[in-house]
Amino acid sequence: MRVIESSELIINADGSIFHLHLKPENISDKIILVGDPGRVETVASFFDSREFEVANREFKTVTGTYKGKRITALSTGIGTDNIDIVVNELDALVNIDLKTRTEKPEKKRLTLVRLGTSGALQAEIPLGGFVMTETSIGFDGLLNFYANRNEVSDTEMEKAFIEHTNWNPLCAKPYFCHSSSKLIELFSDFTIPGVTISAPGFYGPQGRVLRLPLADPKLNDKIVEFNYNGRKITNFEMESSAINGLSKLLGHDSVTICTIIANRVVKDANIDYKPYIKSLIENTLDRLATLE
Ligand code: R1P
Repeated sequence: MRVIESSELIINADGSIFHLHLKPENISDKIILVGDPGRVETVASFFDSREFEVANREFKTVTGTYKGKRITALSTGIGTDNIDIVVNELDALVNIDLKTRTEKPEKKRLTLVRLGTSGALQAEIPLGGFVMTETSIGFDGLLNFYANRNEVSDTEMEKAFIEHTNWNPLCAKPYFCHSSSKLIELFSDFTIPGVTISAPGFYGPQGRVLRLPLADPKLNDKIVEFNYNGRKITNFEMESSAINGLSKLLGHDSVTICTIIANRVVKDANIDYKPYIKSLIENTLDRLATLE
């Protein structure tokens, strides 16, 4: 049995895991991930009761109950680099014995639901709409560092996209990971189905020009036009690809649902999006509470 060294799996003096400051008993197997630490409080404001909370850097966690079901709300901060930390540490909390530093023989399956904000890439998607990522496209390259990446990426869709966009070889090869079909079904009644790009930046990587010109000024037009068996790319955000990719590799269920706060095609934005986020949170908690 492989013992994972202290430099590879760092445990704090109080027994909690390095970045998240969590111990195994602090989390539910149903976890809502949000980008903004402030949004953890918004999720927790719907809880019937709270049993635990902790914060370190951008990672804030509250565990409590909603309609009697134990749920954890956790903030990731921005970007897939943080998702690498969050998903690996959450998995370690349930699937590695932190005392013996060995993998547990019986694996636990977590439910990870990211609730975020996003920019739409099709004109008909309304501001305030809830787009559910059925497939995420990672422009960030994170999954390319892991073995078996091709087993969890839809390589046919990947090939079609690379050809369609004449993909810039200086950028990381994009990966295409589907969300959990069980979770897609659970949230389908109040969401718009989507194909979501996770970009490794907010400006250039999403085609925004302030002062710096883009390597490929036509990339966003090609993204908007891409049509794969009738499916179009719906939105940009910055985390869903790594959540889906790492969840698939580690054996967890994941999905991302985002409130649309800007439409990049019609060039419109709604900065007063908080009521929509609240409604997204409540709808999600209601469906999550029906899961065993
Ligand atoms: C960028 O402003 C941030 O907002 C979106 C992006 O994914 C990125 O994290 O999501 P959150 O509102 O969840 O942070």
